[in-house]
Amino acid sequence: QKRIKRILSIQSHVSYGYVGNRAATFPLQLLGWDVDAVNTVNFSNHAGYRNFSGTKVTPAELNGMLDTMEENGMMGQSYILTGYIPGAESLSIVKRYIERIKRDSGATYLLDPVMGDDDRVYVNSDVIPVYKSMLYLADLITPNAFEVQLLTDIKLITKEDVQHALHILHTQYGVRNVVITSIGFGEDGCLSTIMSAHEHDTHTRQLQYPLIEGYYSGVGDIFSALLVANYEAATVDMKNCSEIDILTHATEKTVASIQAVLSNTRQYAAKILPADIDVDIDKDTDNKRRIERQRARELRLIQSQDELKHPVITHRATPF
Ligand code: PXL
Repeated sequence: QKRIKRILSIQSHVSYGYVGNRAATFPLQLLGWDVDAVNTVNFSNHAGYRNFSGTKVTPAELNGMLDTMEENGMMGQSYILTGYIPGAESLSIVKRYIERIKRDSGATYLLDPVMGDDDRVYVNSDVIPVYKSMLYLADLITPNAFEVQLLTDIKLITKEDVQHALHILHTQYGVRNVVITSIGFGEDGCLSTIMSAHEHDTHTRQLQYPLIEGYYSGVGDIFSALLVANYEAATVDMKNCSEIDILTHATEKTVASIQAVLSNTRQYAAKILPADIDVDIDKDTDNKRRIERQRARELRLIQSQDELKHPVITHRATPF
């Protein structure tokens, strides 16, 4: 089996900092991937700063770029990754191309339904039904707990709620693999990632790890990028294993890298703004200081290359 590590990544671009394609491209390239990056927006910085400039790519421009790539034979990627696509019309265009690419080349598609976090939606809410309508195309999805709620209309309070939501995603929407990237389950001071694979039955596991305090933008975007790379490697290295074992191993490596990037970022932020490390940025009223804090919390991706390439797994998954 020949490995083709080439991915079409449809996400945002920012000039300063690391979210969207700016968070996904570097880790993937570092792991040996060709990344064909289609940008959905062209902004100065991420929206968490509150003030940002630039433009969204219009649906017509997006359609034009994808159309030309198709015409030029540039759609032969083995994997597709989609993230921040803030409008329904653009998302519908992306959906149409992914339907065609999957039909023509059988690419594996990781859909990250980037819609919001912590009970706040940061895209136009008209994308929600479009995401629901394209879940059937996805081989793997990486929602956070809030995004699971937006997709299934189930609030995730108990373990049974999570099982119910996973059941809907697997059976009603036909998604084979689901990774809930972060949910406040487990012991005090811990977060969990939930992996769930549906073949004949559903197999679900939980990976628990200590919470690193503070809000950092772009974490979900490196998560989905690393998960693609680790998942592809695991499908090659673990040929005789079950899907849940493959997904679990890929997720354990991904979480290990993310924990290291966050730890490096937090240490850096603590060094340059020592008094501010545990301040809730959203409650900050002084705009200049707020922006300083946001800058200090940009992910230390370039400084974390070893941890991206060679994650040391310290937390193992258990049955859910
Ligand atoms: O990480 C999600 C994301 C992606 N792209 C842009 C964003 C955000 C979150 O704030 O602003 C432009």
